[in-house]
Amino acid sequence: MKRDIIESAEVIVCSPGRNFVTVKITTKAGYIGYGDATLNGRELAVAAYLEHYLCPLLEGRSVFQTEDIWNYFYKGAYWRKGPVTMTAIGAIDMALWDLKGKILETPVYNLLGGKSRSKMLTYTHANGKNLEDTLKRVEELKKASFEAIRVQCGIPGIEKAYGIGEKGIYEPAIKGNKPFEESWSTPKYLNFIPSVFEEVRKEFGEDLHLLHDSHHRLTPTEAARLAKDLEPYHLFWLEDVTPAEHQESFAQIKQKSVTPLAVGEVFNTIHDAHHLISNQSIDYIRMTVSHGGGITPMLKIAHFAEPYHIKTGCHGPSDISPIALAACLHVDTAINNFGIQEYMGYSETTEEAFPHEYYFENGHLHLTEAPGLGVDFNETFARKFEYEKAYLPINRLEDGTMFNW
Ligand code: CS2
Ligand code: MG
Repeated sequence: MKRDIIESAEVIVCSPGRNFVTVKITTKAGYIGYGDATLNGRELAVAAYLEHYLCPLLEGRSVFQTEDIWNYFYKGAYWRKGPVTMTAIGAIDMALWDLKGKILETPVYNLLGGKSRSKMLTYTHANGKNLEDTLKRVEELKKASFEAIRVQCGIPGIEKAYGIGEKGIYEPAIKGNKPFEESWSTPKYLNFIPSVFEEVRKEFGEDLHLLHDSHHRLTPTEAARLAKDLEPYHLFWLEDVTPAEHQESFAQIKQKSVTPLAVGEVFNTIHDAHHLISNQSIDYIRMTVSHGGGITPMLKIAHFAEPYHIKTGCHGPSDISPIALAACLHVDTAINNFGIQEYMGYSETTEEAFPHEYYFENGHLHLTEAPGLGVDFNETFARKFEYEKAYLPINRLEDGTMFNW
């Protein structure tokens, strides 16, 4: 029996710790590969795309044909791009690479160029309600060996600002039938944030890598002001300063400041980023394997960015499953222009649902020699937790105007 021929592809939607959509591909010889199809707050749209359109076309195909299968789904749909389509294609692509590794008895990174490094620099989040809280959290994370920390802080005068969670793990999607409403004031934010970084540097010195996420809220001019104001604190990067629909905006910001810029967590294809990359208007491309259409295109994007001095910084929130995080780590391991990997961590329930080989130690994520992606799926356990609808928040200005979240 040929080891690589697909027998079935299935979609599992459940909520072990939070909502996740998992693709399971089984070959006729009994090998099983997993992919992550989670798109936070829009999970069922991706599940339906997979169930109705992609999974039924896989039977009889060889798992080794990742390039042809990817193009069959991307070009073959006629309707290209978009987060739902690309997350669905990405999950299948991930599962196929997992299967290739398992059949060939080698970690996926060996099929992508081999080991370029032995460990990945990792950042996580310090989200304090106020300055004191933020400093405390940075201290804790430093003690937990993190060398790179994303610093967010509640803003005086803004009741519920972006990125501030209760006790460590920040979960943006909130269960219920209506999105939670946050509020925003750009002047209050711009006046306050530089003082946070001033305090963090005062307290912890120059050694820590510091990052910050503006979550798509500034105009290019406001972004340039923030980037300049933060220059004395030598950020590792300033993320998503302005909504990325206009790739040209980043060139304006870049001309005015030397604070490194990162963008891309909401991008789905190279077409979202090709000007940003070829014009060198960013420093880090933040696309992630699941929402960027899988390992196949992520590898091409990383290789395209390399000669332009642009490094990767894959999105790694708790709303992509450990399968997608592992897929990022395999790409991170193999490419030359790796920058940093985001890692928010997971709840105990999520950890139990997805037993994995990767591990965090001394500020870095590590992979082992395990074949495939090195993540299992404890399906019986995971299925005990039923999907519950959850929305990402929406955001309004203080006068009620709908704004970017
Ligand atoms: C964030 C995410 O990790 C990040 O940088 O921007 O928390 C993002 O808001 C969520 O992944 C949305 O689902
Ligand atoms: Mg972000």
